[in-house]
Amino acid sequence: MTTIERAEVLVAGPGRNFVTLRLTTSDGVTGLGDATLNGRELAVASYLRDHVVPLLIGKDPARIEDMWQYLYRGAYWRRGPVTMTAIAAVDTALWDVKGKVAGLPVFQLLGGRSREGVLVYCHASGTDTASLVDDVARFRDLGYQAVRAQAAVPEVGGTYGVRKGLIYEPAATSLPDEQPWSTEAYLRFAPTYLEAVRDRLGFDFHLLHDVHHRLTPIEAARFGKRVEDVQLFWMEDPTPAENQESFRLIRSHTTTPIAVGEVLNSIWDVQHLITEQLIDYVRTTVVHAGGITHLRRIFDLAALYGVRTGSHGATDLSPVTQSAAVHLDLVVPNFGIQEYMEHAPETMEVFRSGVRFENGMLHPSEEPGLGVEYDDAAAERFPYDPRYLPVARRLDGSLHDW
Ligand code: GCO
Ligand code: MG
Repeated sequence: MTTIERAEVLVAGPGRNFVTLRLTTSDGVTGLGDATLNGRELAVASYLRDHVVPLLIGKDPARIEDMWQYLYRGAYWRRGPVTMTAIAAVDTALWDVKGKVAGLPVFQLLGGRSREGVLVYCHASGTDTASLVDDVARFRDLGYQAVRAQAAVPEVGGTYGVRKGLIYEPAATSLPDEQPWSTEAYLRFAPTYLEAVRDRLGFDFHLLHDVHHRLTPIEAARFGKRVEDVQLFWMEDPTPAENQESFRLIRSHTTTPIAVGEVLNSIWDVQHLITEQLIDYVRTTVVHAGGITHLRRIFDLAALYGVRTGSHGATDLSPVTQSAAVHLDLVVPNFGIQEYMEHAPETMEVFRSGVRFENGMLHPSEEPGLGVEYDDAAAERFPYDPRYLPVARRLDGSLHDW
């Protein structure tokens, strides 16, 4: 019987920090899984090295579902970002192996294409309304059919989602940067720049906006109602999702579509959001929600309730997650959209990926498995260096959700 012979936990910082699991079978086939949890990378690396790798050696790599159940049920302590990211890495690597053994790209194993390509949205931002509008126009010229728009709130300086330079890099400091926040200033300003984008550039593309957990439910309801004429594709994370009931309140006031889930890790975290039809798009990802196996289960539940997919795809998710996401997105009937940010050139030196962008869509490679290779020699040049996301403080000094 073929077995898992080797399991390596690879930690590197090519442009930003990534944790990667590489499995090698007794037949010499390798598979990659992303295990990156931004700002808590080493917790997952230890969970894998110390507690999961010893369980993998000698096991049958073909039994993906059984391995998932074993790592989930067998741990006793369930769910949570660290656990689910570690399970995701194993699951993704096993799908990669299965594809290579079968000689088929993973999307073929998942049921084959339902569409020709995967619609993506990119991140436009500006330090003010004028520079934001220019940035949205620039992305339209590059062929994007869907653009997320964020601008710095004048009274508080920068805010979530505003790029410095060409690549958006919020985890930039060795201790968390503290950024000021004013809900009042945001609520006054944000609707005006979204309106300016539509006034200047029209309605023939999808416009998205990420609130990034900053509002209370009733503030979010007011925001959603205020921007209805802008016809957002979605407003994302309008309020923190710990209390799933919050979304009922928002929904009872506005028809602006809601997207939630990038920080949620299991089907149980999104169960009420989906079955009560409190959201329109579920943003759970391969890497943070238990891998391809578990994400497929979430997406199938969502399909029953008219909820579409819109997976997280920022640059702190490695090209392995990006590829796995594209394979799954290509197949699921209730696909909505996929987030896409170009990784830094250093990242792409380490992860050689066959995913390509064309006319606002991503396409997987036709290579067997996921079509991503890890370059160890390149990774050596980029050691891990601790980096943290910022935190937000209100103008009175108290902590706010970032
Ligand atoms: C998004 C996200 C990211 C996160 C980041 C945190 O919608 O892309 O909100 O920008 O903040 O991935 O690690
Ligand atoms: Mg987001």
